[in-house]
Amino acid sequence: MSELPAAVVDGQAPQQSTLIGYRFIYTYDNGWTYEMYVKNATTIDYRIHSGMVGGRWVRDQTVDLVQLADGVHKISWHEPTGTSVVVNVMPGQRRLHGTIFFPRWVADNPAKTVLFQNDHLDSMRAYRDQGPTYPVHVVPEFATIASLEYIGVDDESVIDAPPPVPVGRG
Ligand code: FER
Repeated sequence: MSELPAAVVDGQAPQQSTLIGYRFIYTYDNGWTYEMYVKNATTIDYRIHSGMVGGRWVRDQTVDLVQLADGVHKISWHEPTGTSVVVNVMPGQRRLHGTIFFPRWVADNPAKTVLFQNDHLDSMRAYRDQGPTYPVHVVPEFATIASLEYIGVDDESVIDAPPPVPVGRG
């Protein structure tokens, strides 16, 4: 007889992701450095330290977070800018893979999104609706996690300021 996981056999809800409450800083293989705090089961805060939209930061972005298997997590969301992101996180291996889908207007004018987005939600939605959307700029990259720390849920002090200016750009 084939072996199925107990959760499937019994029809139980999938296990809640063990990534909840963690903050991690990671650098994509293209050199872009990001910081993410998984504030709770449905919310992230993040800061972009460097890269195409370095300086951008966001609080209370709603996401879908699932644990695909032991030590493998998947976070998917859609931004008010029209950008979509899927990040697969393997904390035990200090690696992740992210795919970012930038609408054309962001790819052409990334600086327009470099701000504290929460204070500019209406203008981000207006830019999104104005477009253009296509061709979408797809960026699939692996990243190495440089730091990983457990903080706990719903801590508003983790991401409460802009990202630090990268050395060499000060
Ligand atoms: C990430 C990749 C992209 C991430 C956030 C984004 C927090 C956001 C991109 C954008 O809206 O410009 O790994 O992690």
